[in-house]
Amino acid sequence: MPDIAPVPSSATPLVTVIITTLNEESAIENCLRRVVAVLPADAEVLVVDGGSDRTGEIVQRLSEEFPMIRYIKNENDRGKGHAVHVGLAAALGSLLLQIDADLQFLPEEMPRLLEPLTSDQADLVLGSRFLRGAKRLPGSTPPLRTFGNWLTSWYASLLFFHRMTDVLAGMKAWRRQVNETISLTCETCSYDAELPVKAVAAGFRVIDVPVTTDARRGGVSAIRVFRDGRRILWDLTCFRLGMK
Ligand SMILES: Nc1nc2c(ncn2[C@@H]2O[C@H](COP(=O)(O)OP(=O)(O)O)[C@@H](O)[C@H]2O)c(=O)[nH]1
Ligand SMILES: [Mg+2]
Repeated sequence: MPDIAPVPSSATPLVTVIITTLNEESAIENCLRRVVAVLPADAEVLVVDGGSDRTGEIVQRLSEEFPMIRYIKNENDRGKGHAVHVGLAAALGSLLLQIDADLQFLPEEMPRLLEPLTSDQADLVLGSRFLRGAKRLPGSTPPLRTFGNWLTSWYASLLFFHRMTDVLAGMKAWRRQVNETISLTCETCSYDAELPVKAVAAGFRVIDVPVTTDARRGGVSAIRVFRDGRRILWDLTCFRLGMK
């Protein structure tokens, strides 16, 4: 476990953590216990579930133990982006943090993303798997996915004149003002790139911090590299041209 201090609860604005899930019954309990352990007492955790396995049952049981956890069944789930939109509409926090449920990102590193926001160094912080200092555990970043991430981040950085090393980061944090200012339109996986590039375009301070990434231990990834890679590159072009 990385040796990182929890976020102090005094003087820290209310944080909302959004976790989108699509059949994550094997990871969700461990994920939530680790998320709750590093959060201040006044935080909230929203799980927006589009799957059909036992995730909902597990989250509802945990929400009795930890009242900060709220389960949202996303009945007509249209993708990860759609689930995040639903989470944002319900979120009360002035700081938002998104983390994948599959534990590829470590909940213990969430404070590392919140710190630049609370110290007013940034408005949006991407947890980068590729920045110097990032740790990629075995199996976490297969070559094709690494290339796809590199290409997408390079293209986004070029289009928006701002260096981002991991524009598809599955863990990121931002001020509420960011999502209230920009218009998020993508309901698919392109959402992950949409948020940071539109934040850059709107003049917000977007930075990367290095994080650890691990291999998926259970469940299956919803991402299809060629189909989704092409879609994300096209959507990035649309964002630049103001078409989306
Ligand atoms: N609600 C919802 N969650 C999703 C969907 N697709 C992915 N997720 C969740 O979003 C997170 C990241 O997805 P994942 O498949 O691990 O993407 P990858 O890490 O890029 O392979 C995980 O917690 C998934 O369960 C979706 O269509 N709907
Ligand atoms: Mg994953």
